Amino acid sequence: MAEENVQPNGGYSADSITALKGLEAVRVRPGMYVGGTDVRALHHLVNEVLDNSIDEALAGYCDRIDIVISEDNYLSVKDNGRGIPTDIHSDSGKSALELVMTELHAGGKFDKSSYKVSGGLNGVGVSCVNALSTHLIAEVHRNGNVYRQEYNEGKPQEQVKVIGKADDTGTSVKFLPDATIFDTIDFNADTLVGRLREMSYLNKQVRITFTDERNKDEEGKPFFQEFFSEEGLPEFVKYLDSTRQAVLEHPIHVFAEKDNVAIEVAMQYNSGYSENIFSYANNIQTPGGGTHVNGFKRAITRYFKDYAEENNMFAKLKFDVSGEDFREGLTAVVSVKIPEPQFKSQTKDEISNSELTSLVSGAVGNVLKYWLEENPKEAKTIIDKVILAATARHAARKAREMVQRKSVLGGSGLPGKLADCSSKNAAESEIFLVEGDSAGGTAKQGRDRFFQAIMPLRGKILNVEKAMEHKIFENDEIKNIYTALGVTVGTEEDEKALNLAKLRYHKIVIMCDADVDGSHISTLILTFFFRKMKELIERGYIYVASPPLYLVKKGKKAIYCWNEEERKKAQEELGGKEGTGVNIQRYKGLGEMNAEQLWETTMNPESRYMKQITIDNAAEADHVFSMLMGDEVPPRREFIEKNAVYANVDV
Ligand code: 0RA
Repeated sequence: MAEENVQPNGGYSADSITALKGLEAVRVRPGMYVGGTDVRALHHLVNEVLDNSIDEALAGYCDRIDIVISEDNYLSVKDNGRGIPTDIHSDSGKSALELVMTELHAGGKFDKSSYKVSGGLNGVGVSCVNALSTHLIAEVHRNGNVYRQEYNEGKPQEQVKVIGKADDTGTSVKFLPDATIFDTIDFNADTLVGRLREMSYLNKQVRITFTDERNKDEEGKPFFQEFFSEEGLPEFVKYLDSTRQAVLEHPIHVFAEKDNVAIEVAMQYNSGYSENIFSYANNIQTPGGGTHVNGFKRAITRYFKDYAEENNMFAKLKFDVSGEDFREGLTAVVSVKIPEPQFKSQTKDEISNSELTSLVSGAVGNVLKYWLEENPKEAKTIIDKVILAATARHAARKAREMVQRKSVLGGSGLPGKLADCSSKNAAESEIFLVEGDSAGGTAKQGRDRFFQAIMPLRGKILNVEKAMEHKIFENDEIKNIYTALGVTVGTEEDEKALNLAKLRYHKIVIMCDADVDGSHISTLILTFFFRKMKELIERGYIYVASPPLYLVKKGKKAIYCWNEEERKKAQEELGGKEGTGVNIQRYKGLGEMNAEQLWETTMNPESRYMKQITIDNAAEADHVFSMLMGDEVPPRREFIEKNAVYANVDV
């Protein structure tokens, strides 16, 4: 923290100056406290406030949380917990409420609940939210009173006041993020809905409601959704697998508390081939896994393997089994709540407390041991599936080796269809994966060949959501993508860390028509990246191009438009209705543009729009992909209808 001289100003004691200095530091360096100023950081504010109410629920005092976004972009979180204490703190002479809201890390002083969410991306304290808000109103129902205090940029505007009587208890925090700090202060309803759904599964029996007053239906009713999970993680797994075919009648459920650590796991096998393990530490996603996931995997391999060997079930297996064979078609959620979580320093997406491996493996093992004995039929189904997975893995390895050998032997090793760029510097190079040979041809003419490579894809690529591994590597389009990108193919543990040093382009752009077929093809390609090369998405290398939807023309003046609103504006600007001299061209496909237009609108870094694909919420993304690419039609249709306004699927 910078040691500036702060002039004592009217009414503030020395104590409050320290506090102000603390909060001022948050405003000066928001990145250090909430991870930046982008839309992700904006949503960290919500998590931060929500976490406090969830902590109150975990301590057993709260079973309802209401989140409301007002029309004027304020967000409020209200709970029915005990209420933040309001009594006067003897050292400072200030209300505990004021200290919690204005001092960094003051929250912990008043609260001894053992699973307090701290040390992750969240856990910076509600005072940080206060510091980064133009205006914040805290209201507490406690001791029969309603207490209230307001703040601007974290500074109290008055003493804590009693403003009325209350016959209930609880806390409400309502804030307006500071638009001069954040890139945007528009909360994203989908992001919040995903997070609230996840929170309700991770913290069962807490009713969480979400109201978005910015979004009203024809009758003027605001968007409303309620989340409640009676059983927790087994229901989470059912939700994740709702469009997959389950193998077990009920998910296997593990719940244990040991050494002050709460461990909960739910797992289910499905008829698919992908492994989907979602892990959490103190309700925070750990996409990189960590010691808790290692413990889980260890138990799965060990107990299923022992069981199969004891019952002589591997006799017909011609190959060795490996750990991953036990996880094909497995969907699992692993959640730990631990007093002092340690996260791997750099990314903070992986938990590293070493004691977790044996704690989780022990807890899962205890349950599996009995489950296997009590469910022999289901156990056999799983072991048969493991044998199939091991067999398929060997077939896949052969197919994979063929892809790799070809890329080493065949001349440059690059696919014939690829028009490569001349730069060899991946950081500045881009590859466009283009729908169809004809658009591919136009893109080749229009590109800047120094840094832009073009690879046309013929028709629909394989749906990897449904295909077995070796089929994936036999597919020509997929082989071409792998070889063009230059990365080592591999899904096995030791190869999994994609050889990113060999990646030939740091921008991989999916460019498809703005129609239904085009969205389908984009989704197929995204599914492929999500399932087989997730790291490319995580690193921000995957983009979707957005070609314009309209060209509005009058005489020599021409305006490209990407949505209806822009079209209307352009029409007004050029003076009038269609046919009155104004010509509106609706682009249905990339092929309707010539090379120059395609360059200008869609490929030129100076003027194009591209969507960078990010994974906001891994569990939610998995659910969407399995639903979009799975067998069941109704949920897919519903999703597409609901999201029809967006040309592309935003993951
Ligand atoms: C510390 C002590 C007590 C309540 C809380 C913290 C509390 C904090 C928040 C933040 C949002 N909602 C909250 N609800 C409760 C109460 C101690 C007591 O009553 O004995």
